[in-house]
Amino acid sequence: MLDIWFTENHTEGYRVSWRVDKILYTEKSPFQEIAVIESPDLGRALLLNNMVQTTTRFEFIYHEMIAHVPLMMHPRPKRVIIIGGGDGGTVREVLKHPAVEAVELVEIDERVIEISKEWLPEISFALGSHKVNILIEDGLKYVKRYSSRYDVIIVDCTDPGGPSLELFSRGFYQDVFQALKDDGIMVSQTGSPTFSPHFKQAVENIRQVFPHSKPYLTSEPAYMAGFWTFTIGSKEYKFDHINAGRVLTADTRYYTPEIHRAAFVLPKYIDQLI
Ligand code: AG3
Repeated sequence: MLDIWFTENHTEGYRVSWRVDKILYTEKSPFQEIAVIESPDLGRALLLNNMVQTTTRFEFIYHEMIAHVPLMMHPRPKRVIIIGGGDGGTVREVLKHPAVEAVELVEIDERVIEISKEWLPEISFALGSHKVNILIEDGLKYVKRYSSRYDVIIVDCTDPGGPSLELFSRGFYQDVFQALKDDGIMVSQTGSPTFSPHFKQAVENIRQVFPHSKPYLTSEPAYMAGFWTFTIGSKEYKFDHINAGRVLTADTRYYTPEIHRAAFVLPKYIDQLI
């Protein structure tokens, strides 16, 4: 049996590895190195610059948690924008809410979309919906153009280091704040509370801009053992408040209203970090 392993370095001293059955596709786009590999334990995986973005086995956890938490906080999420998320998993979850009328997906790297369409159809199929408008653009510049336009903004980006660096800055969150309506909500993936060097600063930057903000937790086996975080920035609604009148009609495998509330309960050592 071939003994090929994929390894992601989370820090200088912490790596996570899994066996690879097949390397299905690799390409160097103008923005990053893209690969699709097959693993016996995680299924098909999309890698960007050697960092795992999504796997067919565990993607539901991340995509349900990044989408349903902000959408269930909002009474009428009609207009949603996703920054990044070219694999389409977040779009698929957002469209499970019948209230959503229009989704704009702003992805800087067109190749991520095309490769996901070809190799990860079970994740990317919703990109073809008539409610979705795909824009190949830098999300950083895109949000600057609008004011009071969106109900929910979802930042489904890679970790800072590649093209995403500025998507964790205070200036960007200020532009997101502007682009949201008066009761708008944003969420961003903010990494591992213990191993991602940007976690603390990202949470702090969001807190400086939004009246209500808080990280929430999930556990995503594909990224690493332990917690992964998302952070909410909200203009009006409280983070753990599931809006009265909202009933989840979406078919989910991870998200429930109980999980929603529980995800905001932080272990003491994480609470003390922020
Ligand atoms: N978005 C990025 C998740 C961060 C992964 N980080 C890592 N492996 N170090 C995932 C895109 C899914 N739509």
